[in-house]
Amino acid sequence: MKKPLVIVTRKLPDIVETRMRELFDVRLNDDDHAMSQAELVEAMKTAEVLVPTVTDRLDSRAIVQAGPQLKLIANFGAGVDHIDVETARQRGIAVTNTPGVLTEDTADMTMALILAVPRRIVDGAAVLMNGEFKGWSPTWMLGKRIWGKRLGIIGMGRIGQAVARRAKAFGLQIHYHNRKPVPKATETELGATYWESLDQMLARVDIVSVNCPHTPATYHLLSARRLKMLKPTAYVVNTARGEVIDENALARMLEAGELAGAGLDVFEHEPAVNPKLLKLKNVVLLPHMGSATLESRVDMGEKVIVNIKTYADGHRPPDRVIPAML
Ligand code: 8YV
Repeated sequence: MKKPLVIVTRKLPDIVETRMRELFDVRLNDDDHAMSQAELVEAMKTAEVLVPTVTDRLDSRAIVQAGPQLKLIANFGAGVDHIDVETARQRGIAVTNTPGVLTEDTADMTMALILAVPRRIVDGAAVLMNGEFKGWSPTWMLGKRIWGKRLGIIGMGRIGQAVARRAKAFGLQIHYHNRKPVPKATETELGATYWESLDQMLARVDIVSVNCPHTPATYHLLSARRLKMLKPTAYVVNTARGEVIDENALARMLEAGELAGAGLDVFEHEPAVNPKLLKLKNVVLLPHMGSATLESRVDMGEKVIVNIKTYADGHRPPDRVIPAML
């Protein structure tokens, strides 16, 4: 059987690339440069399977230029907001993603930010590294207690639930907003309270964690109007997608002291970060590291391989994304 021509847009872990070489006719990106739109279009005119990442913008303008040989976009990553899945569907191109395998690592990073901002972990580390530690004092470097506070999770899918499980162990009370409530047994296990109204939940929580995908329905879900509903003592954490929050409004409110702080792993215009955020003291900012463990990235690669192999064998790939799901 002829091996499919697979073009991978970024460097993947060695073990994943080795396996891909064995199974497919694969073109890898050895220098790991982010591909230009022209390079992406060229790849879509050549490959039978394209393996993109979050750094590739596969909008309708790009996808309509794909050649008829392109049959599968096997995304390396769970989020597919950088791919116009509907245009792909119209052109008979299947899209798959890699759900599940990065859940725990992303939830760990979320929990790390939930702790880091109120407890001033990065602030404190910087004092030490800058040689500014002059000795302990009872009123110095005070942060805010986590235990007993209310956490509001937006998006109670796999990652949201994994965050809730961790947060519960830290003594946080779990509140959540989701399109639908999770099953009763899950609510009971997590001691979680469902809020159909996001507005009502926001007014009552101390920390908000964004864990929903970015879709047309969630773009700027935390708008300026909604951010104003939060208490001025509240913290905002986002490990999902920057676009879910109006980043300008958030930066303005943090600067004005209308919110206590933010822990952000994702940004609206990555890799650009709002310069206002970079000047703030009450933020911890990370460069999209939620799933950045070797284990996650290898497992993501394996999922990509299974999706391609299943397609190549003439079956329906397991992680097919259909526009109705978004
Ligand atoms: C990945 C992510 O780093 O899977 C996702 O949706 O945001 C990250 O975990 C990235 O998407 C890889 O393409």
